[in-house]
Amino acid sequence: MLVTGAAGFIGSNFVHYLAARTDDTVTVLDKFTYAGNEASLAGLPADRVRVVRGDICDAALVDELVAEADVVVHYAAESHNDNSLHDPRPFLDTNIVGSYTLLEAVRRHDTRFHHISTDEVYGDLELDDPERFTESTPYNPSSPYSSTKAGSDLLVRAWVRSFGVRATISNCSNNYGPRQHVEKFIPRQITNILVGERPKLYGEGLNVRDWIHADDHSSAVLRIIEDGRIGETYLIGADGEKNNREVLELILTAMGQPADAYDHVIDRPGHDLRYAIDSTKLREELGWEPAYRDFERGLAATIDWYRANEDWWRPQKAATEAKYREQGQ
Ligand code: NAD
Ligand code: TDX
Repeated sequence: MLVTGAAGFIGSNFVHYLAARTDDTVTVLDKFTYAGNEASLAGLPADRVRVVRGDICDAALVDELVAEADVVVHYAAESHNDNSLHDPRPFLDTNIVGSYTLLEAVRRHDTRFHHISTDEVYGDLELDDPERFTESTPYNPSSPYSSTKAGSDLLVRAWVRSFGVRATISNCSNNYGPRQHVEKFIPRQITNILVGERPKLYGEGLNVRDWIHADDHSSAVLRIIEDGRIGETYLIGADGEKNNREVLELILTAMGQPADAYDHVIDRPGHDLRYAIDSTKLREELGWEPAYRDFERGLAATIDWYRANEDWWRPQKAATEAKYREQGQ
């Protein structure tokens, strides 16, 4: 299996999940941008996991690695909305051109391809909308990040239809768990508390995200690779809707702080209001169920992980906060 972007948050959790449950041999292809971390791949079996440092836009390297693989799972991306609002160009390069480069290689070698995407391609929902996103919701992305992810999804669909590429797509909701970069909401607030900074909530914090543990994302991706129908899209979600203020108050309380010990900061421009996933298709067709059903327990385990792994996040923390400070966030 060739796994792109596996030095990042979700890809590294996927490779750890896979290594613990299968005999598969994995090649990781990762550029080790600011978001890639060698420490996230520590402890994997050296005889079954090889790490290649390289860019998914490098067509010669991608061709060589795809030629050796039975399956390609494509996680690599520029993934942070706030960064995309300040410097969109790397999002176009990696998310669009990088995905195109992989698609051309799997087309040449007739290799099974699974594309990892996000619920953000569907835009956002009103807080009181009874509907949730399904596989037939029209695309309506809001940010440079989500529009480049939407673009990459559409490339996959076109390569399936025009060239017969054997691909599936999954669009997952917000992940949490170990090894997530401190720029993202949950790790930013946990590590702020650990370093004695006050957590930062954008606007009023009424925006809703649909949280899923990274291991549940991994189990769903594995099911789709095993039995998903070629050309199909599957939405992945675990019925975990919560607004940002509720999540922040849970973090503060779990860490022994007053629930209101945070600052409101400038809101994100174009901030999506609510994401919510209907994962009926995945559950009924492939029999998938999430294992983490209690958000507070999963969150407590995630807090414990950041407490125990300061060496992992500490080197990124000061620079990340300096960047946020410049933006008034
Ligand atoms: P991340 O930013 O933690 O990791 C991205 C990884 O990709 C990093 O290791 C980085 O070095 C690598 N990378 C970036 N550009 C590259 C390039 N040009 N060539 C090779 N490697 C490159 O991201 P994440 O949160 O783990 O997200 C992984 C995937 O899951 C993305 O495709 C994202 O869109 C998708 N996704 C994320 C979430 C979420 O909640 N984080 C939810 C749904 C879908
Ligand atoms: O300090 C913060 N304060 C705050 O209130 C940060 C960093 C975020 N927020 C809010 C913004 C969002 O409403 O928290 C929510 C979550 O923010 P992020 O962690 O930046 O995630 P989001 O923008 O929802 O996107 C994430 O989920 C979908 C991932 O980063 C994407 O890669 C994925 O596609």
